[in-house]
Amino acid sequence: TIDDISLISIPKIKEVRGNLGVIEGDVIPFEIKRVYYLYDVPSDAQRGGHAHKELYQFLIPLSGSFDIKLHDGINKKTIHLNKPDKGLLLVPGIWREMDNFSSGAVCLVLASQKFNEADYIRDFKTFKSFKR
Ligand code: T46
Repeated sequence: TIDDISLISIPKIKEVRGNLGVIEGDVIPFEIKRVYYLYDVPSDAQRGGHAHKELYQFLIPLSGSFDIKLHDGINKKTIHLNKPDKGLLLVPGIWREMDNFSSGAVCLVLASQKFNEADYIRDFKTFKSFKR
């Protein structure tokens, strides 16, 4: 459910030379099988608009900011991602819509599985019945 969705602090090495964030060990609860990123997203664009059946994802706003609207079939909430040391853990079965990307925003995604279109639910009605 939506209560399983939380921002996770990414450990960092802070120096006068700048910060270094590291993800290893048990920072995220899955093995990373794929890495991809969203960039050059127009400010009026929408991404997402789907749920995943089994995929775990960890989203990091490496640069800039955006909003993510989450729906678990019953409850919904919106989270503003704008700190490169705070990532969002998305568990399976969550509908998400992303918008309000700032200029220069980059969203890094660490994922638990390789790309598989069959893992997507791209229709909200189908998502609602999947959750029932
Ligand atoms: C998500 C949000 C946060 C691939 O061929 N390989 C890939 O690894 C990915 C991620 C996408 N694609 C293709 C599939 C589509 O034809 O790229 C196109 C756009 O993918 P998608 O509709 O998934 O794009 P977003 O930005 O709406 O969603 C992406 C992730 O795919 C998705 O899992 O949760 O970012």
